[in-house]
Amino acid sequence: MALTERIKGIFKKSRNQNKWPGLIEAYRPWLPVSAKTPVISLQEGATPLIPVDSISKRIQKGVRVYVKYDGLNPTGSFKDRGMTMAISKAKEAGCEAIICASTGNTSASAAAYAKRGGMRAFVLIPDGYVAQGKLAQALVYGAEVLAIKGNFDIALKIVQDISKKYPITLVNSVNPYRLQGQKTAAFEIIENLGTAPDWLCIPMGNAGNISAYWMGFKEYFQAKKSNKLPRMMGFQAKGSAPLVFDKTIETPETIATAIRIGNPVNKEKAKKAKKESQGEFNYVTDSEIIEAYKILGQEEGIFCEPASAASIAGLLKIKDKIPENSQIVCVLTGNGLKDPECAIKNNDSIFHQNLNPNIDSIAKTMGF
Ligand code: AN7
Repeated sequence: MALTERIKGIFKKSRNQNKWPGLIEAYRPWLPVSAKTPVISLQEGATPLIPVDSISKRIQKGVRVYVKYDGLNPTGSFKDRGMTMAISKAKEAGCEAIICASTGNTSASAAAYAKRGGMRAFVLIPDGYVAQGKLAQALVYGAEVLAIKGNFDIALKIVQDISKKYPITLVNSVNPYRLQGQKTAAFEIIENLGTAPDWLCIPMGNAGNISAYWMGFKEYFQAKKSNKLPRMMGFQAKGSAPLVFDKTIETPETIATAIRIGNPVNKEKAKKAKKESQGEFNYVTDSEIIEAYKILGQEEGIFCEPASAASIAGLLKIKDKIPENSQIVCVLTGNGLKDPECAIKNNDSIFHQNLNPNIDSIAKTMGF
């Protein structure tokens, strides 16, 4: 069924006409929910798939590149897809509090959905390494924020141990409902393109999202909603590339703090996705990430966070390997507004300051 037809159907079913009902309602038959599951939703999902000609032009060969702009989800990242599922299932199980470790986006999303579901939200973050926007969100949503003197990998170990010992639900991507929700992004891409892309380029941190996408692509392929499967192309920042180098990185470093992760908990799943899809893992440097981040901003009007730009940076890095006439989707996992500090430090704009507030001075500065 064409996307428009299907969405019209969903709109009709939705109580509120003309409103996307959120991904649990939209994809109910594909998700482990029942009539008893209380759906905690902020109408996440249905994010746009946008052609990015400035990237296609840099590749040529008839290649068409799109971005899946998942930074347009309710809390500004793809995490909302997983969190609507994880929090709804936690609520169904009678849980009253949730916990996660986070480089930022998970904490923002977990806090929003937990609060909407009437639960307490505890979030462990690496002190000083969470972008301002994400921290602001967790605080405004009323999370109980625990900043540790240690990195994400250490925080994750702690929350895993705590959730085993105490009555609190872990909502990191080891929670299987997270990946179930996140797989719906692959469904949306197939509905948009009419089939799967040839390549899916995606940043990897804890490697949950690449695993979720692969699950989604396989499910729609098996249901004959797509006539092909994409190659899964995963990218990491050079200083935080445990999957590329196939070893744990004790002190991961990168400007893309979202993916500053040295020991991905979903590494086996991600390796399987790579193998089954004949995909590849590659690294990109921080300067390549910033270059891609600026191209998207300046030439496309698309503002993503640095971790997300890794998918574009990676694609450009391996452009010689792209077969002619391919369709490629790069996942933009998070919104640029999440990390204003990075934006202010890394742009090519002309920013005149301290100007005298009169026409002559402004016009002169403008070059008239
Ligand atoms: C923008 O928020 O791990 O490979 O704690 O925020 O599924 O981990 C974030 C990860 C990519 C990597 N892009 O996804 C967290 C966290 C953005 C992200 C990733 C993250 P995974």
